[in-house]
Amino acid sequence: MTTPDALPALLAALLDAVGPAGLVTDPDQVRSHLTDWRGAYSGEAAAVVRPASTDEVAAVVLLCRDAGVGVVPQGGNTGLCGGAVPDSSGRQVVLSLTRMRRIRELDPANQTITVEAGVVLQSVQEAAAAADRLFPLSLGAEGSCTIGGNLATNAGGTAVLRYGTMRDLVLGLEVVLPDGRIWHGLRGLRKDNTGYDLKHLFVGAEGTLGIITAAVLKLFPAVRSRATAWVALPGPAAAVELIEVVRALAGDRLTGFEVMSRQSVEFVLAHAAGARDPFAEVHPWYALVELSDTLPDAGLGAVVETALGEAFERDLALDAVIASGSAQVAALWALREGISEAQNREGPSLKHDVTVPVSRIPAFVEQTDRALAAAVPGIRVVAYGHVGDGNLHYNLSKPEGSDDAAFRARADELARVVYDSTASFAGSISAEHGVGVAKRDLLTDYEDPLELELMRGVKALLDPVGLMNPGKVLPAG
Ligand code: FAD
Ligand code: 2HG
Ligand code: ZN
Repeated sequence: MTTPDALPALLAALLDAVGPAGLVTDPDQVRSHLTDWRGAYSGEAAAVVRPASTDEVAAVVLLCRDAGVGVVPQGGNTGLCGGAVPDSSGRQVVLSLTRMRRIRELDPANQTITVEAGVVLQSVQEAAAAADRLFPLSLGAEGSCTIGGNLATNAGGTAVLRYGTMRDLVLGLEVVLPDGRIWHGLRGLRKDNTGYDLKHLFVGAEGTLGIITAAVLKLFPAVRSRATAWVALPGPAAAVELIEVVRALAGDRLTGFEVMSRQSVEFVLAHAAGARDPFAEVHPWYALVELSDTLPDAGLGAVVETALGEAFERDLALDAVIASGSAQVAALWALREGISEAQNREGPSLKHDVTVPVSRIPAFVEQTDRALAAAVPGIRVVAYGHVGDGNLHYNLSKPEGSDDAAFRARADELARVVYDSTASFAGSISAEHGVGVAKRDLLTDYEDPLELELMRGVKALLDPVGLMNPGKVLPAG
């Protein structure tokens, strides 16, 4: 790695390569690149660069390689595992993609859009809508996260049930490799069996194998009708049965099935301006069910009513409301999307983004709740998420009135409780947020050793010097 003396020369060369507009020097702006969205991870950087083209990205990577300086790719910096934040050495360069925000092409007949990595997710959704198409990835941070970050974390969100994760939505990539070469893999093909499918190496790699500079993404027909229901449930077992009831009637038109515990909703009601409980009575769990169709008058309301009728008959639902009008739809989604932010207002939020097979969610919740209550009486479990995908955000808040620092000090111990329970149900300790630094060392215990060995082999092949996002994803070893 580099000596401190190499840094001034590197900075001068970077300035030459990206120009003054590409080098961030304003201290406030620099700071925003050094700490994550939650304020849970921070570091220092030798420089923050914002190249405006793929060639500039390649030039920055080459200069950093020659100087032996690690490169930390960053998009919207909304990641939840500390992957986009530099370490504390002050000798890494943050490479922000936020100036690479061109939509290069929209091909309606091929149903594809080609965008640069720094394009904000919401802008892609809007560009697709303007062409009467749908780009389905949808998540709470969509106003600021970027396509590069979505790909690098293989983001999921609230429409995975119908459209899949980011991995399912990408057809081609352009990537700057750790040695500065550019891989021009921007193919818009739905069939291409010419050997290994290399793009999938970079999806979910969290910037450890190269820098994604552009992507070809799939588009879908625009949605012309929706039905959205908020359903009160006795517990997670009813949620799992309700999915089956709705799916049997709606098939592929079931687009979203989000579930949240009362505690999760209570935080939103307490902290989000204008949030209102749809029911007069308190219930233990809730589901947000969404159907959508490309037909303007698809009769989705009737499908939901039939599903809810069956749910009441089978005691799966305690109460329900079907949204009438877009304002009510937005209000129901705000109750769901507001949980992450609302929980932050209650002190430390210990996050565990896990998946287990959908059928095992009820037993997982029961077992883990019990173990945590024994470890920390009064602990508040904020369990919610994409239960249609088997994905729970099984987050923890301290007992009311207790000390933040004392709770934070037990984070590792409580994570073990949650992850041991996850493992006992053959689950994954990272469903959709990735590994970053947050879960890096846990992979030693929870990842198959052969899989880890293969991952290290891929890393060594593509990035033998270890310049790409050093210290992220792979545990030392
Ligand atoms: P960043 O945070 O900037 O980076 C994330 C990782 O990708 C880092 O390791 C970084 O080095 C790497 N990276 C970034 N850009 C590139 C690139 N161009 N090339 C190579 N590597 C790169 N995630 C979900 O999956 N589902 C959700 O429902 C969801 N909801 C969220 C809600 C909120 C309120 C927040 C704050 C986050 C949420 N997330 C969710 C987390 C999610 O990972 C991010 O929002 C998003 O996918 C990250 O995009 P970003 O541009 O902010 O990436
Ligand atoms: C969500 O589904 C996000 O709301 C964020 O993935 C989850 O903050 C979290 O733990
Ligand atoms: Zn999520």
